[in-house]
Amino acid sequence: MTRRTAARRVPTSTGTSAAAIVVAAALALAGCGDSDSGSSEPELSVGSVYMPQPVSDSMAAGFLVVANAGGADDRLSSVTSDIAGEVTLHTTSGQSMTEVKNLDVPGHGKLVLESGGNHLMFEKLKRKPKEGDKVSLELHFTKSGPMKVEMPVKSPTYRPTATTKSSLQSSSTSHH
Ligand SMILES: [Cu+2]
Repeated sequence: MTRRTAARRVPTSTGTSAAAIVVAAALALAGCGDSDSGSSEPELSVGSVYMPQPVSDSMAAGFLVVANAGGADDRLSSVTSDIAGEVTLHTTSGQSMTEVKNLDVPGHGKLVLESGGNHLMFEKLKRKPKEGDKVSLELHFTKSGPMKVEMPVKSPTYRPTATTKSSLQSSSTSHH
């Protein structure tokens, strides 16, 4: 009678610690799989592309977002277009624009060209783009190959609602 009660207690305690070890091993495996993703090359894609119909006959601004899903940084180094004698890269600080030689596209990040910020400047226009037109351009990068982009011409007051505004709204309405 006394032997049976003693024998029962031992398997109960070892059973509990074995279960804890199995859970810990499963967590370690899940963490391992995650660190395998991520490339050492830039992987670029372009979105939110538009040009507000320009007021000027000689210049137009253009906007787009270059996303980089890869692990390596890249740089937008030049842009060409059939409608412009020259396309330059501009940054904006306050009211003034500055021409820059290139713009960074960070790995696992994005380069955002948007109204009031960084933008493309189409200069020496060969024809004036009108709402509904599409402007062809080619983006050149330091590492990635050139990308052809069709830029739709929108109304002069057009603002995209998709990317920037929705993220601003969600952060202002969430309470912590
Ligand atoms: Cu500018």
